[in-house]
Amino acid sequence: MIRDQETMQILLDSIRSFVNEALIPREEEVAETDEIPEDIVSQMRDMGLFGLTIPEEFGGLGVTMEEEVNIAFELGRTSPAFRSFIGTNNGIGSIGILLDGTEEQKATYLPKLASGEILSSFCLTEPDSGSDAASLRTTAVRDGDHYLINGTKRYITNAPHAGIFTVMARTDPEIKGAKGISAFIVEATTPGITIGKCDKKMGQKGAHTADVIFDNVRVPSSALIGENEGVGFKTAMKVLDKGRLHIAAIAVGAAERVLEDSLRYAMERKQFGRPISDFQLIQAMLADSKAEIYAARCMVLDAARRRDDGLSVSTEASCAKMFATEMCSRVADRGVQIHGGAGYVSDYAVERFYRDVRLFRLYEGTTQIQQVIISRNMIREAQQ
Ligand code: COS
Repeated sequence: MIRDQETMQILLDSIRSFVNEALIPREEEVAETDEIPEDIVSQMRDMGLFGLTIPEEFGGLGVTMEEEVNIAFELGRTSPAFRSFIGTNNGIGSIGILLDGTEEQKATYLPKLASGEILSSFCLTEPDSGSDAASLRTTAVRDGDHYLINGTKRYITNAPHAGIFTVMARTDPEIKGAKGISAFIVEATTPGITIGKCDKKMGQKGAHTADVIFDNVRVPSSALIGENEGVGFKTAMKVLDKGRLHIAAIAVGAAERVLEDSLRYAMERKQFGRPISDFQLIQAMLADSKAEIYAARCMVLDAARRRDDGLSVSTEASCAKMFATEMCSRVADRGVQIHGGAGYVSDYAVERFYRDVRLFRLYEGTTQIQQVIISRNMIREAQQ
């Protein structure tokens, strides 16, 4: 639901200008230095981009899901590393606190996340627990009015920059599956936390992931999200339902950017005495990409509106994530094809996007996990 179309349009216009004028010209620099420049981070803070989704009472903009995906369509048009830097505060790093945290936890952490004073990271994945998230082994053992956390989390986005981690850990080792898991807010300065070396990724330079190792990390019982044991897995799943819609929207934006670049190239590049956009085989690739982007955009908007209406969107978020991210890879592949040899060298952004967007089909649940969720929900509904 868009609350005020006019205000929203002003925000979208300012984000579009920021992307076009401040971010796109710095993409190469980010790819080369593997860092988001500090002046860009500070502009993002000034624009309120760290707190887009955090309610106004905690200092954020409190955007609805429909507003959020519209913003993500714009932010998706540049290197995903920029979005990644603000992404955890707006998504997987804050939503657990927002949805299931106590009033005190919200009041303590959300204002700092909204302002960008601190970053947050979501610690679910482990070396031996990826798609099978409920098999995680990190433990949080009660010790008086504290918990002792031990375990290793893997591929944690923004870990080297995080001020807090939301950590899924097993509080009841007797229960092997989801019900033994609880969620905690762990401050990064707590003794016993080590951040591993940054992962050397295929793409998305400037977005940092690393291991987070917890060695007898002692946190007060007030760090337990919602002060409620055994519901941490459900918190994580709810967080991902929302996160997946956001990633789907980012994938739409990235595909639009690749198509814009490909169309421009096709109209400029001449072969056989004519721009290659005159050739029907090139036109077919442009048209297929256009139609698929349009379909994904419609799916994302529909799922976002349903969520704003208070409906469960587990199925729709997975459908949108699966379709939009697979679509984005196809569009990027066609983009390289349209650019020909030029698409394989780094003079053109399409080469970088081709690698960057590959991650969309993996994180926040692989395409195959989305298929599992969609089909399971279908079977469950049919059985009822
Ligand atoms: N919202 C709320 N609750 C949910 C939920 C959702 N979207 N999905 C599952 N749950 C609940 C279930 O209802 C169940 O609770 P009850 O036993 O009380 O009914 C509990 O959580 C366990 O669910 P389920 O039995 O479906 O768990 P599984 O172990 O079978 O795993 C999948 C489910 C595969 C969907 C899950 O492990 C998953 O999403 N894996 C991918 C993880 C991922 O995306 N990782 C990316 C890294 S994070 S960036």
